[in-house]
Amino acid sequence: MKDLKQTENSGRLIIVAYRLPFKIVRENDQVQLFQNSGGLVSAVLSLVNEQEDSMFKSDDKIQWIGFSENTREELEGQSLANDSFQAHPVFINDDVNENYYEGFCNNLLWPLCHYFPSLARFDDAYFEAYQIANKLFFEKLDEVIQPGDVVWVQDYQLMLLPEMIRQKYPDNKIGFFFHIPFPSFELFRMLPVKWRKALVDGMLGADVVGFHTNDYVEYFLKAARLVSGYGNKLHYINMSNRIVKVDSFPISIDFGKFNNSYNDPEVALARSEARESLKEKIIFSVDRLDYSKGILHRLNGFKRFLEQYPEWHERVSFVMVVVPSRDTIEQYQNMKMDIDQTVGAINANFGNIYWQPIIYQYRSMSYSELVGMYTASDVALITPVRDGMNLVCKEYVASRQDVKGILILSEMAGAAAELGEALIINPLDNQGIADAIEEAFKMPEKEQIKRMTAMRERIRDYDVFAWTNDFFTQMIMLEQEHERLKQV
Ligand code: ADQ
Repeated sequence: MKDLKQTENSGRLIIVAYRLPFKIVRENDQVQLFQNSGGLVSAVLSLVNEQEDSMFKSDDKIQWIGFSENTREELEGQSLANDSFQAHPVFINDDVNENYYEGFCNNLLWPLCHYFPSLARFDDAYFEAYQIANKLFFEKLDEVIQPGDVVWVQDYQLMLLPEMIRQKYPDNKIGFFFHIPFPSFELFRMLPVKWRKALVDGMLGADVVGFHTNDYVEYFLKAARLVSGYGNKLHYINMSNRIVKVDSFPISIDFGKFNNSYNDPEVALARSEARESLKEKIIFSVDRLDYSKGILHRLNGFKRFLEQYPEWHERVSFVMVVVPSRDTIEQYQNMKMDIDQTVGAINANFGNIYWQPIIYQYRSMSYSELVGMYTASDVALITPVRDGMNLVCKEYVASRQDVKGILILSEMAGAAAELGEALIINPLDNQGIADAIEEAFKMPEKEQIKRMTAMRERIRDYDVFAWTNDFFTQMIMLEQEHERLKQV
């Protein structure tokens, strides 16, 4: 991979994503901005730094276009910038946003891309709102963009946007990254022809279209061929007047941050408190409330473990944290009730007054609590039935400066393609989960260290900064690389 720093760019970086990079809190007619600590925010910050040869000039703030939860009136006259970002809020009225975000994005694209077609709802009003909302993002970008600016569009909420930008701004560099699984064609073709064509053509407005894994790339290339008639050669699609590169860029995390947190006093305290108050073996899981995360499957696997391996009774604590998400939607409320009931039944049937097998929390965690639990636990149990990547497993591995702990990981997570040293399970196989837990509990320390070392090296080498660098390098070097391949 060529280093991005050898390339030049005179323009600014514009990110377009559904969410802004900070939370806007209004108090007494003033706004306060609380910057998100998520991966994307720190990743893009690494592209703008003090060094002379960095790709974007550090005196230019990163321009960030995203949906505003506040109304236009509430933000009138307020400065929406901090040292790094200048935010440009997009205002979408409630009716449109309901059909766009709740509807097309979360009631259709999300279940379809996560292989839950029976949950997908098809509604013309959804698609209409999706088009309107993408156009609103475009109109905001239209006010902001300048010649030479590089635009990076994020995720399934904005699949139509790259083409809208390309039509008016043929010379700007545009990247698109898709954070969830791109489904196999048999799933994708469930979308009406007009919609699927609009989505594929929309994404192909970009110079580089990125996914987490090679499988998603292959599925997209097939869709591009069957839906819009574009073939490809070595992942390059030749459009009439330009080329598009479709490739995999497995998103990662800030390895250094998690690795270096091991000895933070707050993390160390959280770790020792967990170890003191919990049983001999600790299993940990954390995820947003979502049917794709396989929370009920995980509980069933753990139940099977308790049934089959009674020698571990009173010696294991399973700490399961579920972060509230989309809980205004009925489906999610029902799922929450099922989880509550299943946890209650397992604890009632197997526990006693001295031992509660599952410690279940429905809340968010602070960073030090999270890393405290990552580093206190013997096993991280990660069982999505589908997940674009899954960052929790990478965070777990990066946090283990002590090179111990065992990762049990679903083969349905994008991350499984990179983390082959985990105990890989099928989340639908209760017995497989039960056996993996038993295997983990018995695994000799030497074996744990061997597996953990290999996974840590891989994540250290390809952290979130390498991910960003890789994506932008491919975008900037696109034409040269294409020319070079033609000569080979
Ligand atoms: P998500 O579905 O949100 O992301 P994931 O990749 O696991 O899933 O990221 C979750 C993030 O939230 C992690 O950074 C984790 O630390 C944090 N988190 C989880 N539970 C928390 C809690 N209780 N308190 C605080 N923080 C918590 C989508 C896709 C994924 C893809 C990412 C990035 O669905 O497949 O990996 O985008 O592309």
